[in-house]
Amino acid sequence: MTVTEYQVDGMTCGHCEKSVQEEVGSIGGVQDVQAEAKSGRMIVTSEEPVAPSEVAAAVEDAGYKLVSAGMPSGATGGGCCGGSCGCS
Ligand SMILES: [Cu+2]
Repeated sequence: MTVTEYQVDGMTCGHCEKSVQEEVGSIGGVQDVQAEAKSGRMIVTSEEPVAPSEVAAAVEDAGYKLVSAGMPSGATGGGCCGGSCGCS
């Protein structure tokens, strides 16, 4: 199982989160998507690593923009919060 953290630009409310979660969640092999409008973070859980280009396309389909990709979240311990407080 792979957990990857992304940064998405343009989400402003719960509806945005839901749109992103639905689009990215429809990618084959993706098991769970957690999107947070406030921080712009998106956590994708999948069976196999998903190509960043596929994630970017899904985010764009939803009407938003993928800013950064491919940060493993918690895979090797990492920081306390996945980097959002600057710990990593
Ligand atoms: Cu919204």
